[in-house]
Amino acid sequence: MRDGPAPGTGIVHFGPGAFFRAFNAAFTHEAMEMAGGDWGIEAVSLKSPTARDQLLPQGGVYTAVELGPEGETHKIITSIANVLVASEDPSAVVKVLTNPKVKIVSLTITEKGYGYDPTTKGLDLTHPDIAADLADPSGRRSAVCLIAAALEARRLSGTPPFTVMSCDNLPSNGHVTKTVVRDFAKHVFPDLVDWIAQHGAFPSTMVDRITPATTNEDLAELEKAIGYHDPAAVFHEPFRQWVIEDSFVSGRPAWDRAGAQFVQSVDAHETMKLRCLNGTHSALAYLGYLAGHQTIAGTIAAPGFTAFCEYLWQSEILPTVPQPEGEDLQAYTDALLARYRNPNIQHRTWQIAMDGSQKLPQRLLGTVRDHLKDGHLPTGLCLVVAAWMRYVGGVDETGAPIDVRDPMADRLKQASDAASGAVGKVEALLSVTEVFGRDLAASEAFRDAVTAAYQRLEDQGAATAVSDFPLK
Ligand code: CS2
Repeated sequence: MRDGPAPGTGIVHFGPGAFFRAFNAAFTHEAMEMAGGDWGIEAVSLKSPTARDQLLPQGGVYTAVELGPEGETHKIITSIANVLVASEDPSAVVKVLTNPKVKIVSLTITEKGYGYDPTTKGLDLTHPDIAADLADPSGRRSAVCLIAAALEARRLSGTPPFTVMSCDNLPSNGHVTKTVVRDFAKHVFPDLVDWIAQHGAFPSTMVDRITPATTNEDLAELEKAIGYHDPAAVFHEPFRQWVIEDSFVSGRPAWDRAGAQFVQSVDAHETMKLRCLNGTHSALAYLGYLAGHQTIAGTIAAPGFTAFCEYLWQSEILPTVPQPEGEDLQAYTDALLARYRNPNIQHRTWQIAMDGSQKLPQRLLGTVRDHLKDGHLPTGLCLVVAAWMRYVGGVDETGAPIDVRDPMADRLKQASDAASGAVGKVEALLSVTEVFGRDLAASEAFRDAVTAAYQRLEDQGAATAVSDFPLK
């Protein structure tokens, strides 16, 4: 429980999950500690009441546990002032969003939450929540609709807009957010389109802190250490990095005092992080899961996996990554390896494997495209794509079912089941254009390399495919 009153609201945040609590809320807590300001956070869960039910009985206060390789430290975070559940009362959310004191609306709603179609580079009108909101905007199921409705109410009442700040692992996440809000407004609030263009701000950000889903064992261990049960506690690694495009309409917390970097453009940092970290995270997740490993630390310790990961960085990923200002890319990947090895972070391969259809394009396929354009074949990444294809087939190497969580899971499984043999299955999955576009399906060299890798996974299994991978 908190000692004094909750901070005055300045931020509304969509997606009150573990990452937000370990990252945004912690940065904001420290910024207010150091520089003051009314930047209390009203967190909004779109559907699930879990975060609200965990946080509100303890006044929004919770423990953030930092798990270093040598031990843990605890910090009490007090920046969350309230938690709302949009599905229970969407009007209450719009009411909070129209409060002139709200200066920033931030989001961690995962890749699939935006309803962005990378192929058309616009709003995906077939996304279930977006389609429902377009048919009946009063239902307000999506963050996009809630934000657009609130911006429209602010426009009509002469209130300045809030800054909309995405903190999800998408390239140009600010631009993506602006695009989906604008496209939604075109259909429902046409007068809002110009207002957003003139007055809105949608800064892009790069966010980074490994935060595995909290388990009951984590909570039980913590209870032993602190003497009470904190169901809202989060567990994270020591490292964190936040790079933010400095474009805010009505101010922001002193996040820089807590270590955030404000820059003119985050593109280079974003590419570095998405391709180097998230790209190899997904690689280790699919290959590691198939090889029978539960965690990233377990996977990276298995024979051949460190060498394969280093090969991906040196030979396939880094050659495509532009140099971000102030970064030493070699030191960056060295540090990543140490982060993956942190024995106290139990980051499950299954968790990272989730939502692959939404993750592959920005994590792996952009890198693949860059190589194909230059006439190279990135065989390591082709093995990773093949591992994803094996994974979404839904059966592991022992014949047991895989619990594939992905908005496209059914379609992917059907495509895989309807085809036979490596050639057929790879072709069927490559024709899912939402993931591969038309260009990758049309590349014979890519298709042949993924097919050969898929066949190797079938014949030898993932452990051998990795340990015998020809490192050039
Ligand atoms: C992970 C990320 O679950 C995943 O897909 O790759 O959540 C990763 O841990 C974070 O982006 C690290 O900042």
